[in-house]
Amino acid sequence: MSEQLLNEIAECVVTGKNKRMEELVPKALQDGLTPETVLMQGLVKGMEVVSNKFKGEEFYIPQVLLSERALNVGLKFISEKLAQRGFKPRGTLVIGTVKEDLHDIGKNLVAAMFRGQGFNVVDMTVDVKPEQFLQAAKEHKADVVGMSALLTTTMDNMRTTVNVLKQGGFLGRIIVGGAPVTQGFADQIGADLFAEDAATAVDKVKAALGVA
Ligand code: B12
Repeated sequence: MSEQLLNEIAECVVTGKNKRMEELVPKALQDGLTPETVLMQGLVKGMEVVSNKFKGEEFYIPQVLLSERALNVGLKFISEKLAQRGFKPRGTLVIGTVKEDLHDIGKNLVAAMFRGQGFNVVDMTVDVKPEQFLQAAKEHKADVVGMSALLTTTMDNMRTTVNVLKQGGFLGRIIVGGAPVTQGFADQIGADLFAEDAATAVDKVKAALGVA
């Protein structure tokens, strides 16, 4: 019975069904399922399917955005409970679009994928100054800092941010991405990781942190 409910929650993420999600998650909690189970065997399972479909080009950005919305509806019911119960996320990611850059669609997708895979995500939104990245990384004890840039003119703010993070004593991983960003550029500025898309970003970070 509970397995069927969890499968249905996963399916709601895949198909982006917000209304049904609003019914199912409270029902699962009422039925005695723990928030951890709902997260890992319902929401995360669904987002893993989305991630694979996105990688396989079976899903495109609009579908992922719908899944993101449904995921957030589900998370709304369990996030606080998880924190109260001391649930240990797979890691903490501080993410933002770099200084002077206002593009956030790709960054939001990356944030959603990480959230959907059981990471604690601190979204600094857009136009994030290097010092703000450092402050947030320290405050939230981030394992990873993620930066997005969509303009060739703002890519260099990634370099500045990497320097500020390293000089400020940040010891976690740094991942960069965004349409004009390449592996070569990531290497040049001293970022640890680069990913072309949101799904690959999660895979690379999981591998780097050694989390399943
Ligand atoms: C939508 C858009 C806008 C919207 C942004 C809305 C928003 N809320 O984001 C608006 C209208 C505001 C806008 C404004 C501008 N834009 Co604009 N914009 C675009 C457009 C059409 C799509 C970008 C997008 O969202 N793509 C979809 C997402 C999903 O893709 P993505 O961001 O690349 O993300 C994927 C990966 O790159 C990766 N990724 C992204 N971030 C990260 C982060 C990490 C850590 C990792 C690992 C991976 C990762 O994962 C995502 C998918 O899985 C692009 C054209 C294009 N084809 O890219 C131009 C484009 C980026 N814009 C451009 C320009 C010039 C501007 C303006 C300067 C225009 C102007 N003169 O005012 C302003 C700049 C504003 C500013 N200061 O930022 C140029 C940039 C040219 C250049 N080489 O620098 C582009 C390329 C258009 C063009 N061909 O000229 N823009």
